[in-house]
Amino acid sequence: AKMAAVPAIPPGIVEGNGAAPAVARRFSVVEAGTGQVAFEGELGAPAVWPLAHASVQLADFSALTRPGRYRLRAEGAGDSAVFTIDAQAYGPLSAASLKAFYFNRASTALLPQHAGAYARPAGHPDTEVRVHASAAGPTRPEGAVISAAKGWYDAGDYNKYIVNSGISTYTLLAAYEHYPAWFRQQTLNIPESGGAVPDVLAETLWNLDWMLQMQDPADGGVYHKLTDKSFDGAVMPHQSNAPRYVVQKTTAAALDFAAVMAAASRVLAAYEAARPGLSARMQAAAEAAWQWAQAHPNIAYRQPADVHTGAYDDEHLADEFVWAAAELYITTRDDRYWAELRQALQKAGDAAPDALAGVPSWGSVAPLAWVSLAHHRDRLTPAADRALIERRIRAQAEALAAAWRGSAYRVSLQASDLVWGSNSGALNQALMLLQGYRLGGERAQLDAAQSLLDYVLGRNAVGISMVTGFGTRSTQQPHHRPSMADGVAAPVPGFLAGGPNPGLNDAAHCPVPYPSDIPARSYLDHDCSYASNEVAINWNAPLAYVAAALQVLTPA
Ligand code: 9MR
Repeated sequence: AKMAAVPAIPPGIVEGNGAAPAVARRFSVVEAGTGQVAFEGELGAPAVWPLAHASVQLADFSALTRPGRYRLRAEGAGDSAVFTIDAQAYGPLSAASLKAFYFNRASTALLPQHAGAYARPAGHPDTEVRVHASAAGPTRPEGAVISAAKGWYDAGDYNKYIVNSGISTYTLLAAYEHYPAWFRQQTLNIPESGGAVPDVLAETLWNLDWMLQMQDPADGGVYHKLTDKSFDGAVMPHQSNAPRYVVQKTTAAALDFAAVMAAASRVLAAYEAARPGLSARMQAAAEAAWQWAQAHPNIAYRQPADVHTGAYDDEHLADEFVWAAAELYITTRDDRYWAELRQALQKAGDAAPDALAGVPSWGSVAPLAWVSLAHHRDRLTPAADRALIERRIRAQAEALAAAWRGSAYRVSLQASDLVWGSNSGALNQALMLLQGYRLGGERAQLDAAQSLLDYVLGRNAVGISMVTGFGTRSTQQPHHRPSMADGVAAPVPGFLAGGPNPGLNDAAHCPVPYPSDIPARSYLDHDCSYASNEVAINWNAPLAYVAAALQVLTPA
């Protein structure tokens, strides 16, 4: 069944209500204004969607392509909320999902002409950051002061973490690499708009400029994070004045940094005039970080006793080697890095010929290597195994499309995917489906990707769009300090909430209970809920990728 011809928020699924529901047989789509029937169809047979413990029927109205505002009407289920069919439906979402990064900028005031009601004074200059004991070295002892301004706040908190910046920044760079024409015409109304660099890259540069300062020039090592010692309360950025620290150099930070700088170096080479020397500087930074990781291949993050903010700790580092080697290989065309990639795959236990590319997350970045290699497959040196690259991407996309097809709800998500940040898992699955579609043109893979975007936009078990500012019913109380403290009723727009998480990790901190512990319903729209309702840059980045990709790739 295809619901993909509808680039909107189609509540294309009608839920049954338990034990012995009267089976509805038909549905219609009616015009929102006039109530006139625009489309009629047969509902699919009821089937169980285990993630929601619910029986559902599919309503497929892919054949309805006439632009307009509609409701879906099904026997026994009443009318849905209004949704839109429009060939440009994802344009505003693409822009807002990127503007969210601007709203999360550190070290700058947001001016009314860019931020409207969300204007705010500058916070966290980060020009005087202390070296924490865990990061002390001969040239920068404990307490030494460095400057590491700019960057994006990670999430609802005000700290800046290299590991999570890695995947987030890369995902925006990849979006630009894959769909440059879309982004060249897009304007985000940020301070750099109208300049020489497309807005998506100008926004990404805000974080790249910070990341560059997180490298110790003395040895190429990269600090894991720049942070307060403890999380702030719900205050605005300028009210948060706790001392800031750079903490421990780690192998993951060095390799994620190397991967991002290698990718950024090749993307920004085309904008040499705007930032002379930057592309070369980024490549050198990437190579220095790679060298540091060669010399320190196994330094996992260990949270110091006096630091209590996010850890992004990960014991498995082979996937970070795979990713960094791949990006350095693509950018430098040096076959040595292809050999390093092969070696890292062996180490990761990921060298089987039929292995899948995987689905990326902050702690599992090898899939990003396949994304980049597949995109650049025509420009690699003869050393590369092009068949392997294509096979991995295709096999991953086929597996996800099969899960989509086999799901009563037409989403590829499995129970094991419903963890902290599950909405980002959904969109990273979509991102991998889209890589398959770009390689092989299989329509089912595009449809399955769109289904996942539909899912976060409201075709889900709680009937809420989990992107702030989008949808009839959307997330109102994200765990996001500016949204909590700015005195504006509506949350800052364009942010993706973490999503259902039956782990309920924050339940003890919340004054109200989760509405349900059924996996796909374990979502609490309250600002206490950092485990289901926080925002984060690594969750918005695949939203930005997928919204742009579907706008570009979905046939009108
Ligand atoms: O996204 C992270 C998730 O995968 C982890 O399970 C969780 C607990 O360690 O941390 C999440 O990351 C948070 C980070 O540590 C601090 N800033 C907010 C992030 C999103 O909740």
